[in-house]
Amino acid sequence: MRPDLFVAPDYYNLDELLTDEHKLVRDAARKWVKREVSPIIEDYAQKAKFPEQLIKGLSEIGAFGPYIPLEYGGAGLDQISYGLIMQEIERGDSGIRSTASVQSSLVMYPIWKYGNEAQRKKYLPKLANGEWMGCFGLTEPDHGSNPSGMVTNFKDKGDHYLLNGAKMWISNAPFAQIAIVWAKDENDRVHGLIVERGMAGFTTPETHNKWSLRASATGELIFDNVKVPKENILPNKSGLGAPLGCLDSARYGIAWGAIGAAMDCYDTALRYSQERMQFGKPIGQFQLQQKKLAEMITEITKAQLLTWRLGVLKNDNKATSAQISMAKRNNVDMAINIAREARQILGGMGISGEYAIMRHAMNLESVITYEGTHDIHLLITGLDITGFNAFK
Ligand code: TGC
Ligand code: FAD
Repeated sequence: MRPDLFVAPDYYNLDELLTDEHKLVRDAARKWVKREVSPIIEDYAQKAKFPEQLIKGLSEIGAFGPYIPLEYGGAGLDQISYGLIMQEIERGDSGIRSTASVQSSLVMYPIWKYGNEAQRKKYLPKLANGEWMGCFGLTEPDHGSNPSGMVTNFKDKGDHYLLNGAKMWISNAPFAQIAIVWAKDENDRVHGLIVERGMAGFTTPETHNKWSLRASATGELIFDNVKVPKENILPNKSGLGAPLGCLDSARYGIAWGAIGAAMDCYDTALRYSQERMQFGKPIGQFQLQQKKLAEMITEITKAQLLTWRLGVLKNDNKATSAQISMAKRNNVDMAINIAREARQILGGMGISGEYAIMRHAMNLESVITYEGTHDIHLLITGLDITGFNAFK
């Protein structure tokens, strides 16, 4: 892959809305991505391998639990800093951002919010420093958009729970030390269980042949009569709202992350259009290419404003789930469209691993599906504005 020459677009001077701390955190993540991610990521994506050596650096830039309090090993930052970290990581690769999203919002968040003090103290510091990695099991082979139909279940056996079932499409599963597993009790109530690698009957086969998120490890979680100690249940929230509450936090991070992927594609295409000569002119002089670039920067700027405002609402605990859905849906769609247009500006070079664009485009095909598909988020907005539920 070519040297990373990224210059972040900021057409509406949005830096003026950020605090010094936001900029410090963002710039540290940006430098780290340039130094550690860009030089190696294409190779790992081509090999379909997760670069485990990045775990330590991710922890050092605060990507594991950015908003988790310092006393539990988190970075103690606000929601805008969290978003900016996700933006910078996804500027490098959506798969690496996935690893960080899962660790922070789908593993640390439920332990912090729904766990007891003993669980927080046992798990959070090790997850924050990357000593332990986690994964989040909600999706099942027959229940993706509709997690309420899940069949994974556990029975109370007196001194332990007995867990059976299977989850699929689980990010980080092949190497995670712990899994936050959503399963139904004997009354059909959903609970979160902390399942640890090494528990008898628990396996995590890797999912191969992905054309998307190739630098992120994905797998299944299989539970065959797994004895889970009773102290491993998350005691402070049950029902489907518990996993969906974690998704709110992860979807918020993805809304920021998608901007990063879009900025990288735009920046690459802009530079290419100024350098690539055809018919004796830089292709950026042709109106058709300018239309693409002008529309890209317009969409990126709109997404930046939407997301910054969402961050302000989230800092005040006022962001609704439906507002988060709108931002996730809009920004991922924006990014995937920009990736496709940017690829065209590069002509044949657009499909080459010399540039990041095709990798971003392929990654975003997962991002538009996971954490609630493009359709599901539209239906969430539809329900919110009309009051009519069109899911069922
Ligand atoms: P519904 O009846 O609407 O709700 C059940 C309960 O949940 C509450 N709730 C929420 N709570 C917090 N945040 C949200 N976003 C919430 N949405 C709903 C709701 O108030 C209710 O609470 P209560 O107390 O009344 O019981 O549930 P439903 O079965 O009708 O489903 C609604 C629907 C379709 C929107 C929901 O199931 C959904 O979002 N489906 C999409 C599934 C999804 O996003 N899966 C993601 C799996 S994890 C993943 O993809 C990780 S990828 C990570 C990476 O690599 O980065
Ligand atoms: P389905 O739910 O079968 O949907 C198929 C199609 O039907 C979609 O277009 C959908 O929009 C549409 N559809 C479904 N219901 C409706 C409806 N009511 N109205 C209109 N259209 C509808 N899950 C986890 O739990 N943890 C993870 O870490 C995780 N990581 C992932 C990583 C990757 C790379 C991928 C690809 C997925 C991951 N997922 C994870 C799973 C992801 O959340 C699901 O793929 C997603 O929620 C969609 O579920 P599904 O694939 O079963 O599609």
